[in-house]
Amino acid sequence: MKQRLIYGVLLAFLLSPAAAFTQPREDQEPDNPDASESVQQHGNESEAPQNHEPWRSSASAHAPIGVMGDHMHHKGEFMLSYRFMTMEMDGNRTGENRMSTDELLFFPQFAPTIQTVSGTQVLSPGAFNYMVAPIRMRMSMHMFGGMYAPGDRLTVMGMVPLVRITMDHITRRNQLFKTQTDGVGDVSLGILFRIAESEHHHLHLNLGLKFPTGSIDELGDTPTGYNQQLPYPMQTGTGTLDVVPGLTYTGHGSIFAWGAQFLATLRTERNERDYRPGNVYDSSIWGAINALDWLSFSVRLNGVSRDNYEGSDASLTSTLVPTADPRRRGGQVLRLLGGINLGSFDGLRFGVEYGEPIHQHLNGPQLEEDAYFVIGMQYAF
Ligand SMILES: [Cu+2]
Repeated sequence: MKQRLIYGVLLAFLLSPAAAFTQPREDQEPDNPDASESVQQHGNESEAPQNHEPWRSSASAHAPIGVMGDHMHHKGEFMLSYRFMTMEMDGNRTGENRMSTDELLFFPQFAPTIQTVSGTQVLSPGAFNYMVAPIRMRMSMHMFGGMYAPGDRLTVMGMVPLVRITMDHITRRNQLFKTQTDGVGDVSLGILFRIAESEHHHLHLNLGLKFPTGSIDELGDTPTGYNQQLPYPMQTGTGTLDVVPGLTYTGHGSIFAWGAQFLATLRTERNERDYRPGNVYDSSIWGAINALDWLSFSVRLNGVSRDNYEGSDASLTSTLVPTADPRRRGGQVLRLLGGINLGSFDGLRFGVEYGEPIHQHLNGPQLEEDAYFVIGMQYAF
């Protein structure tokens, strides 16, 4: 019931721009032809394009701050950005159902798929109990980004994440323990290529590469011993070279803006520990309303689908703790997010976004997501 209401409000919000779209407004008219010309000809000079294109300097000209690679720049323009993100996960879930830690530790568990060796021998067909259950996990990330437009149709971008992951666990003997890792995550480099642009609509191609700069060798102290290889979600990197293709559409009327983005993260190889994290498919649709020129509010629906891992890290035991099982990594999450954007103040923007899942389906038992938060700033020059 509650979900249906949320969907309804969101739909109304997303459709309302269509009405606003048709309303003419003076400062939106393609009137200043000399202005747009001068931007094209002297776009890389120091004159501020904001004066000629009021829309581009309004708060909702950029997508909610949690969306990456949503906008392009004029030829010669640079942008630096910083974001701080956190994701909170608390409690376990399998499929759509919650699971208590007692269920994980004291109820029989079964392998997600039964493996056969040369078709005759069945491995791990029986029930087992986990020794350890994860209770909660918090991931926080500092993300530094840069953008530069060598031409009007092409923007290049790069992102460097610094990651910190903490996880709380409980053992079957009622012992609590915590593991923590931090470091540089996987650095990405990409291009945005403009496919089409009209006064109110814009479409570009996203094409990125994610490099295995993060660690897949993070160790920690656990009840099994000191300096043990930590399970998959505790690693700060994937160890794989990833290709990240995608498509981004944005549009705006006089006070509304909206957009949609699809990004796929495709792993090209197994990493040095002989596993390959699952592909990730990320789609967003959003709508924003400019309350003032420099203040906008946004709503976003974000669906993320993650595949299970392939292969496995030989130093992890998948029946010890569910986070060490490569076949319990996949799932789908649908998040509803609200955001505030401030800007632009001479190229400076601020944004904040908060969201919670409204639907989750996990190949569990797996920690469920509870909250997602991003705050960030961007400076274009
Ligand atoms: Cu930018």
